[in-house]
Amino acid sequence: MIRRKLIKNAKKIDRFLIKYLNNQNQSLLIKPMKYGVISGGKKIRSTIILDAGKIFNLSEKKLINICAAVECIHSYSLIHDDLPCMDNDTIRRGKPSTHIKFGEASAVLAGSSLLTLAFEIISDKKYLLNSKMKNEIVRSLAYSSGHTGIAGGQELDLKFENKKKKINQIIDMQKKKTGKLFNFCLNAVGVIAKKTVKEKKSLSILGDEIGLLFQLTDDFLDKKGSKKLLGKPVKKDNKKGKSTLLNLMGEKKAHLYAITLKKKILRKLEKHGKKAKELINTIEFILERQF
Ligand code: GRG
Repeated sequence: MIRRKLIKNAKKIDRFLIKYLNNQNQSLLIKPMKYGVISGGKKIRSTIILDAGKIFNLSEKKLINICAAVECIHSYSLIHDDLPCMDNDTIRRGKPSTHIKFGEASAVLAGSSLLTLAFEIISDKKYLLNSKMKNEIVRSLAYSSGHTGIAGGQELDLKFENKKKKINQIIDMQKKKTGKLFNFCLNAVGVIAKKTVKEKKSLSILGDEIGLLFQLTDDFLDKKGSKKLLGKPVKKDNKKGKSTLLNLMGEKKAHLYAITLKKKILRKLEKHGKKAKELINTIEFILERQF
């Protein structure tokens, strides 16, 4: 069921991005950009946005640009993450990483172009949100992506290699590196649903927690998952001396931590009743996933 939903949503976002890019002036970077963002990846962040939209009865038309923008930022981070100066990985989503296929310079430029494309897609005048909402969403995405979010988290991730770090330092790093984009997904839905400042803050925190849960499973999959199913190399974290909750706590405690975190997330969704059914299913998948 969840697999079908993920495939359906991924196709929707891919179609949007293909159309959007085809309508732009063509450039040499379109090919590596499409390679990095289209036909690959679970597009789980988009699914979270669409699921959360159901809680507040939001139409997909209001959410699709946000989904596409998030996938641009996410794919950009993966393209840069694979570079030799970062995690130096040659396989991503079951195919050669973007820099292997197109060269390092083109991968850096295609990644950077996906970053700016995200903001273009949100601020597009054809996108039917009002300017105040777009402004708030742009600001939230910038905050989640830069040094206060993904980029800052990645810097910590690299600096923490082969160092002994405390649990709270690792949680802070992972909430930035992975959590902040999920934080943005939920926050943006709150903006479009015209929620209060307090409600948007709660949604953001929920996003941080979902992101942390996602990263915890990612760490488990690195240790025990299948390279074939994941489409990327496994068993890298130990080799690189990565600071993860799994490495620090050990399997048993980390698993317990993940289950407790999942329960906390689900408890928060209970108040929405049946409308949260899709999001709850996706959260269950996040912990059980094999890919
Ligand atoms: C994006 C502003 C910005 C900077 C780049 C390189 C970098 C800084 C950040 C890397 C962040 C990173 C790789 C975090 C890991 C997040 C994660 C668990 C990725 C895997 O996500 P999936 O499983 O991947 O959703 P698919 O392939 O399914 O899309």
